[in-house]
Amino acid sequence: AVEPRHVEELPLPADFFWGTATAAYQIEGGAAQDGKGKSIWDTFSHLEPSRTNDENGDVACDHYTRMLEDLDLMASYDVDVYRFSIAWSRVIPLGGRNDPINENGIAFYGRLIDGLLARNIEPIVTLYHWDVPQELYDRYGAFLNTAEFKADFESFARLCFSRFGDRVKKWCTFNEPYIISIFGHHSGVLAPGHSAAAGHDSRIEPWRVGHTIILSHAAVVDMYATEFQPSQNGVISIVLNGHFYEPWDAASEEHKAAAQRRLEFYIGWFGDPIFLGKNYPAQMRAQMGSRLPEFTTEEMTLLRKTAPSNAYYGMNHYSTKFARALPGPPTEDDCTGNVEELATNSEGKSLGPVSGMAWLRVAPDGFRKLMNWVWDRYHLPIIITENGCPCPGESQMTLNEAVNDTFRIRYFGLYLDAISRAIHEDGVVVQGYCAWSLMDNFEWSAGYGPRYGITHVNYETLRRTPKKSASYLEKSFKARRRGQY
Ligand code: GBH
Repeated sequence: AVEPRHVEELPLPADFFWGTATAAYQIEGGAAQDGKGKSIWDTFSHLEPSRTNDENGDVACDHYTRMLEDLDLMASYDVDVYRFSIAWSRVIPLGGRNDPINENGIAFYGRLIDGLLARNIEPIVTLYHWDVPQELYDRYGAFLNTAEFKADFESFARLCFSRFGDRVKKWCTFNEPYIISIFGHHSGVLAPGHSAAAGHDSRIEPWRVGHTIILSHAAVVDMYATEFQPSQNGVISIVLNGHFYEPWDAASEEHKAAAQRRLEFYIGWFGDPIFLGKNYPAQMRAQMGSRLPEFTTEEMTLLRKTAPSNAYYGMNHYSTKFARALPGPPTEDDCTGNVEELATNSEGKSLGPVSGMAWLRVAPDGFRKLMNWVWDRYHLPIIITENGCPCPGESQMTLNEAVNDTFRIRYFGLYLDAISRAIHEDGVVVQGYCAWSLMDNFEWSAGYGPRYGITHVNYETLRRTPKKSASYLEKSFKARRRGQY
């Protein structure tokens, strides 16, 4: 493997903010506490436990009862922001617009927000991080029914804005629509586990789900901009994830086009309608034909109207891959743009050292290129809403080994250098950074195996122990923000 290059500790702007990110189902536990309803992740992990490494989020990090301790932990890292998500089924257990509100759930998030503000930490709140109330799938197929879902999501969002919007000034509607659509409704490795093998129509479902997310997002942005923003003065947008793609053969026009097409199928799918108020990318429409839903005239009007109200681009980014054009026509349920993704190029060269996850390699140049790609296409200030990695072999380590996380420190260092270069050499606007994650947690289909935290969690005692990367980030941000470029 290639050794990561030397970390240069390049400067960042004095007002650049940093913090950590989490998601409700991954840390909270308290699965049935104080009136919480079931989400699709409760169902997914319990119905067929092998899909989540025979583990589930019933207890997770028990953040639901240890929230105060976690607030103090964050304060000890001197973070500026904390990105977390609200479990929809904790505040509206059945999820629907006519269903009862659970005041216990509202109170929990109220205490969390107050606790953050008391410690001078700004909340960044995600409304939806993959945990739709199970009831909404049972009633009408959730994301598969655009009109019903949109109406229920709007009422959930309105509840959150009216109860928390006096104190929350940064909102994200959905976390990673690509993952919800493709991993939830095509490969089925994430909840609700829909795939062709499980009897679902994976030619159609992911694109319907994506369509629903785009329109529900736009409706909620419109609501926030008209009903809440004037008095609450916050900002709202969405979080999109995506690898960067390098051509498998850099000398070939065909593979260069494949890398670009892969980015459009991953990011342009959501970014073009949401941030530009445009139809889906032309290459997508050409390849997908009638598999791709169409926006009505009113829907296009809504997208054009709300596009400028998205105040930032929320970027979750971890790694880069090679893209290789597939010979022959796309399969009838292709979702890649007819592209194969590889970890090595035509010369057998890898993108960088592999982390504790096979798909996640240290590739900071790809990160810099992705920030440039997004900036050139959407011209929005970027907030890095997630970035991080598990160390190689970390799942097998003792506590003493795990807290000495030099691999992660190097990864963070190189990725922060990439942000610095994107800002100072390329002119990209990047405003802040959230490390994934505050602490080790439930990594979805991989269960408690992979550890992404800057804090170690002992899943038997639930004891939290800071890793060296936590103090690295604290010191590094302080130094970088003092620096001259
Ligand atoms: C984020 O998703 C999530 O928001 C967060 O909840 C999660 O814990 C974190 O990342 C770490 O995984 O592309 O086929 O090689 C990232 C979603 C998961 C998408 C891994 C890509 C790799 C499989 N990514 N997946 S593949």
